[in-house]
Amino acid sequence: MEVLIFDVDGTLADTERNGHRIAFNQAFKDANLDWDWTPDLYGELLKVTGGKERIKHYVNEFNTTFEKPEKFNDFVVQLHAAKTEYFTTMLKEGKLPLRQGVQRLINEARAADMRLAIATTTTLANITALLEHAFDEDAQSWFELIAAGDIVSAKKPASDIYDYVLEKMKVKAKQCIAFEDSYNGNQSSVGAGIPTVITYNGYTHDDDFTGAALVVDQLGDPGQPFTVRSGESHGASYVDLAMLKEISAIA
Ligand code: XBP
Ligand code: MG
Repeated sequence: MEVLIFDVDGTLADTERNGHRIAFNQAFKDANLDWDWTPDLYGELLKVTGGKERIKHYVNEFNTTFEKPEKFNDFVVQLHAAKTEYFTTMLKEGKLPLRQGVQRLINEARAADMRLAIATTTTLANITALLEHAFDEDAQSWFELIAAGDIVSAKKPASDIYDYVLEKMKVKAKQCIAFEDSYNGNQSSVGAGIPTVITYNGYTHDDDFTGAALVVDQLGDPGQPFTVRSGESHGASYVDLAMLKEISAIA
């Protein structure tokens, strides 16, 4: 086991319901659109990854009477840029904390000289803001590679973003562990052949995680044990390097 690869949204922080969703709605309001992405509707829209792709999906499938402007793609890009401003501001204001156990596991991995990477669908500016404000000013330098957003043409559930990380870091899938939270993320990392640990959340607890090595509700911490949904936890009560090595050994 050489590399730990982290998804961002839903995995490092619970960003969707009270983060991205709110930022989308603020951007819609600014653009004088009467669109309201409720928590339930947003759960449906999450089936499509990528903010720009999600807006288009909404218009095409859920708001079919909306008259698209002539340059619809430019319109979506602008709307999404405004959304990114709102989202990064929320991060700067400390409104989206890291999930349980994330800081501890990353500290442990850094102390053990593990290689770290990020593989995500989200926009690079969002990750930069999350790392700086939820982790540490220097946190970007902890990650050897940050693979994000439009860097690959096919977003998750396609395996492209993980294939890209493997190629750039010159590692084999089985030398890595991926951390994901959703069906689309699991499809992507498992599709690339990477042993995957799922920490599900409010939107994803009923997702299909076929192929994942371990499915838990959180990474957990000492005194704050995880709940196992499926997979082998090797006698551990929270995810640490010793346990990940056991997972890696049988992958
Ligand atoms: C995350 C996404 C992203 C975020 C919004 O999926 O699909 O689109 O929801 O961020 P994953 P952007 O966690 O599987 O990578 O608006 O920047 O796309
Ligand atoms: Mg995710």
